[in-house]
Amino acid sequence: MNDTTFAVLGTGGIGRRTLEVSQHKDGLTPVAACDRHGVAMDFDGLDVDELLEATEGNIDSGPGTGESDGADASRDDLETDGGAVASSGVKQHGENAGVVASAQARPSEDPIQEIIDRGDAIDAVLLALPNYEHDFIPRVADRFVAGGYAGVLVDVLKRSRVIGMLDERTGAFEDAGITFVCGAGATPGFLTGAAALAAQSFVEVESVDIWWGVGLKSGYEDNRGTVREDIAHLPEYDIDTARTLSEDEIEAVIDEHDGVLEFDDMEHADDVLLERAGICDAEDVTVGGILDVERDEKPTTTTVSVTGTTFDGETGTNTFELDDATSMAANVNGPAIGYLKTAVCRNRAGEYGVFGPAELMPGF
Ligand code: IKT
Repeated sequence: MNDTTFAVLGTGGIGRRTLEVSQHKDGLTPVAACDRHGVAMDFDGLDVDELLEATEGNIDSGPGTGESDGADASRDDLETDGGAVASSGVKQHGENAGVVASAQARPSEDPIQEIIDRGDAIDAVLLALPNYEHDFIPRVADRFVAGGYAGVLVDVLKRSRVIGMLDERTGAFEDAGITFVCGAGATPGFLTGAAALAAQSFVEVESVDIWWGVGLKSGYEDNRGTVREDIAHLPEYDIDTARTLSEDEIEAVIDEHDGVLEFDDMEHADDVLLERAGICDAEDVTVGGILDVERDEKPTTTTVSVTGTTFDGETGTNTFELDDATSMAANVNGPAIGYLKTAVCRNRAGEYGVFGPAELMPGF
């Protein structure tokens, strides 16, 4: 594959780790990164080491409503995955400079638009944004369509209900020349793809069970946004209540659970993405897991179990396990980049529209 230029929207944990992992891959040139404070852009390639050093420990961690006051996904909506963002533009407790701490970045009133405006020189854009509002990623995609972008968009969204909103935009993406890969992190993403492979032994799939384990002691600061998103899956919370929790309240929730949060039957898009790929019904897919913020070791082994019936009448369960030594950062960002690479090939071949992780084999 020829050299691929890419941008990341969001410089929280996922955005920064994507930049870092991309340094270990061939043919990828990061040319832009933004958060709600500003944008770093260099078409000769960003100095990733400088950007990471400047922004490490300098992510948005301030609480906020994350609510948009406008119809468009704009600067005020642009969240890092380090925390939710207030719509007022007024600085919140714990707020800091974000990407503009980097010497390569400058403040911007509309960082997303700046990236869209240079979209002709950007092959792919990774949307490393938490999706506190369900239509946030779709609205960001709308802005790329409206701005005439013709390239790859990849997101790492989680919730099932968002996939339909993206599917509704298939025609617009096709007309624009956009190849959109949705749910391209670990789950949905990597593990959805693994389930699709494990299902190949069967003519009928009875169930797909995804069970993940994440140890996040040293990675906690970097992944505050992910933890907040996870808390929204606890029975006593939802997206709206989790979004408004202050950092102290989040810590209190974690303390109440002695640092170990268990999630059952999460609304994760693996279900609709597997149904969309023809593997099984969405209702036959379960996703759950354990998050331990007191330790770096995984509290449980991440496993995908696919149970089904073979053509010759046997019932069996194929399992796929991740090694306990591989981190969430490796298992989210490696696949996200892998799907991005594959999507660029598809886009160059003229294949546009919406693709799920069970429909593509990620590149390496
Ligand atoms: C995600 O970011 O894809 C979802 C998170 C779980 C990641 C699982 C990684 C498993 C592993 O590394 O073994 C979580 C639901 N936020």
